[in-house]
Amino acid sequence: MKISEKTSYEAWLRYEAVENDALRANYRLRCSVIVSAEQTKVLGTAAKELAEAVQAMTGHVPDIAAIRDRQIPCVIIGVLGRGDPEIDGTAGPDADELGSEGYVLRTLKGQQGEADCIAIVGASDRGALYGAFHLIRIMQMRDSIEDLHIVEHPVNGLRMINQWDNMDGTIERGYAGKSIFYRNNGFVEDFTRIRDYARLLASTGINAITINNVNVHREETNLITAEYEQTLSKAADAFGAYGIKLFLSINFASPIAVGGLQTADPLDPAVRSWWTERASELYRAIPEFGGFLVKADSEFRPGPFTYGRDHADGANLLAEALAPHGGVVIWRCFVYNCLQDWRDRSTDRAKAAYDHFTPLDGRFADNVILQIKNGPMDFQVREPVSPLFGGLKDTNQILELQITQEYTGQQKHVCYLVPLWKEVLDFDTYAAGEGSTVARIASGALHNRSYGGLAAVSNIGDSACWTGHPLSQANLYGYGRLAWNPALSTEQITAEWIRLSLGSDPMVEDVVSGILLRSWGIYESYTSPLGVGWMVNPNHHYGPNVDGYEYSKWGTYHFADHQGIGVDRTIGTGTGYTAQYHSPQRELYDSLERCPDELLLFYHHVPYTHVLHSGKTVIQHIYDTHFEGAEAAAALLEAWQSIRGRIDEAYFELVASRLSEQREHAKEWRDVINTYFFRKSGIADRQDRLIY
Ligand code: GCV
Repeated sequence: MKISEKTSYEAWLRYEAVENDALRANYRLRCSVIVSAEQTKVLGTAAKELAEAVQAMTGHVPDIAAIRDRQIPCVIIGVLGRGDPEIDGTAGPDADELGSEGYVLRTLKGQQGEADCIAIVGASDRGALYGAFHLIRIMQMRDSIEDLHIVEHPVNGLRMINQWDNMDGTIERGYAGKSIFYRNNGFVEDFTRIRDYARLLASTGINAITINNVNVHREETNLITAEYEQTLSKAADAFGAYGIKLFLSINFASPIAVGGLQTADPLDPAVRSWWTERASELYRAIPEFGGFLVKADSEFRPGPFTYGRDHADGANLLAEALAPHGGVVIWRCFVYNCLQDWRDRSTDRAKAAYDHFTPLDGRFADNVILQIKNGPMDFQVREPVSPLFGGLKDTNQILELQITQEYTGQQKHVCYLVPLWKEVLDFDTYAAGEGSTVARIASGALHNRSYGGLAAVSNIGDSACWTGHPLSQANLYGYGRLAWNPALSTEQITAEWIRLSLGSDPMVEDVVSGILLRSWGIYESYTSPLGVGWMVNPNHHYGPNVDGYEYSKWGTYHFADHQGIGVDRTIGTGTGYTAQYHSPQRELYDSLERCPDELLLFYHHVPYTHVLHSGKTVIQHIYDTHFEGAEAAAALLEAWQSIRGRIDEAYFELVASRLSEQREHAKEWRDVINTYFFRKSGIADRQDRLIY
C-alpha cells in the first residue's frame, strides 16, 4: 500500500506517534506491559490491538504477559466472574451496570510500593475488547489516562451491519468499489481486508454482520449449503476474533432452489424439517453462527404469500429451525406492492409496512426480530419516521438505517447522516405516552422486549479508503457509535471522528465539523424540497430527474401539476396515512397549518402559492433553496481548501476532487429542478435567477 493511501485506509484507527514528550512517556510507562491471564480468542485480540496501538503511539513494544509483576505498571485485561479477585474487585458495584457486553476502565493506584495499573474489566470477552478500544481511543485523542474511571455498556443488544454484496463481486447500492468478500461467484482468497474491516467495526462496538445481499439470487442461495461451510467458518472466525457474529441473508425459496423440494410453504412438514436440518448443519460447522436475515414478498423476492401464508408463518418457520441453537431470524418490513397503480390515489406505499405488520403483532416467535427502515418509503433525504415503530408492542423490532448513500449523494456528495439518524432515534411515537422514542422502542426498553438494536446497510467496498469518499467514513463510524449509545450527541461523535481520523489540529476540527454538520441540510436544499423526495433518475437513483422515478408511467410520487405539488396523506381527503401515528403526531401531520415545513409535501398537496411557516411561498422556497444549496455546496470546497497543508496531502486531494464534483453536480440539480418548476407552475418569482 502506498504511504499516501495509508491514512485513509486506517480510517479512525490511526495511531500517530504522540508528539508531546511528557504525554508519550506517560502512556509508555502506564502501558509498559499488557497482562491477560486468560487466553480466549477475543481477549487475545484485545491484548494484541492494545499492544499495536501503544507501540505505534509511543514507540515502546509492550510485553503481553499472563501474570502481573506488581512492580511494573501495566494494563490488565480480564472478564468478570472468572475467578480473578482483582478483576472482580475492580468492578465492584459497577458490575451491576455492565449488562453482558459492558466494561469498566479504571486506573488503580498501587498500594505499598506497588506500581499503578489500568484495569479493563469486561462483563464478557467482548466487553473487554470494547474496553481496550476505548483505552486506545483515549490515547488517540491525547487525553489523560492518569485517573480513569469509566463504566460503559451498550444500549442496544444488536448492533448490526448489513452488506448488500453479491457473489459476483458487485455490491447493490455500493459506491466504493467492489466487494471485499467475493469475486467471480466465490469468496476472495485473501481475508486480510475482511479482518481489517472487522477491526474497524468492532472498535465502534458492532457485534453482528450479514455478509450477503438481502436480495438473494443464484449463487448466494448456495451459501447455506455444505459447499460453503468451510469458507463461512473462516469468515466467522475472522469476525468472531473481534466479537462479531456472522449472519446470512437467505432465499425464502431455498427448499426448492437448493433442497430439491417442490414447495417452500412454511407450514409444509417437509419444508420445516428441511430448514431444521440445514440450520443444524450450519451450527455444526459454525457454532457461533448468528442466524438469518430475510427479505420476503418484497420487490419480487419469494415469500410465504405464494402459499397463502403470512409474514408470521414465514418468520416462525425459520425461527423454529434456529431456536435450538440460540439463533435469531431478522425479518425485514420493507414490503410494498411494486405493481401498485398510482392512478388509484387511495393506495399509498407509505402505508404498506404498517398495514402488513401491525395485524401480526404478538404472533412472531420469541427469536424473531422485525427490521424496520427508518422511514415509511425508502431512505430518502427527508421522510417522516416510520409509524410502524409506534404500532408494535408484542414483537421484537430493530431500526434499519442506510449508511450507503443511495439517495443521499452516492458518496460523491458529502452528506453526513448522523444528524438525520439522531432525529429518527429521538422521534417520539407516543406509543406508550410521551417519551416513547424510536431509540427506546428499537433498544427493546419501552416494551421490555428480549431483543432490540440497530442494523444498517454498509457503505464500504474495496476502494483504497473503504468508502470512496473519505468523509463518508464518518457515517460508518457515527453509525457504530449511535448503535452503542443513541444518546451520544452529534457534536461529540463528529469531534471524535475528526480527531481520530485527521488529528487534533483545532482548525482542521473546526473546518471539517462545519462541513459535516452542514452537509445534510445542503444536500437536501439543492435536491428534494419540503419532504417530497424521489426526484432522482430511476434505477441508479443518482442525479436530478423530477418525473423520472419508477412510477412515471402512471404519475409521479410528488403529484406535481400546473396547480400544485405534494401528496395528500391526510385522513379527511387523502390516503389516510397520518392515521397510522399516535396523537399528537397524527394531528400535527394531518394539519396543513401545523405540519412542519420540511415535511409539508410529504403530507399535503398544496398550490405553489401556499405560504410556509417561513413566510415564503412553496415555489419561492424551491427556487431559493436550490440557489442557496448550490452556493453552499461550492462553499464546502472553499472551506476544505483552507486546510490544505494541515492534513495528509493525498487525503486532502481526494476529498477536494469529490467536493468539486459535488459543486458542479449541485448546479445541475439547481437548474433541472428550478427549470422544471418554473415551467410547470408558470410562476416567475425568481426567473431572473434561473439559468438556461
Ligand atoms: C437491496 C431499495 C433499494 C434496493 C434494495 C431495497 C431493499 O429499493 O433501491 O436496492 O434492495 O431498497 O431495501 O431491500
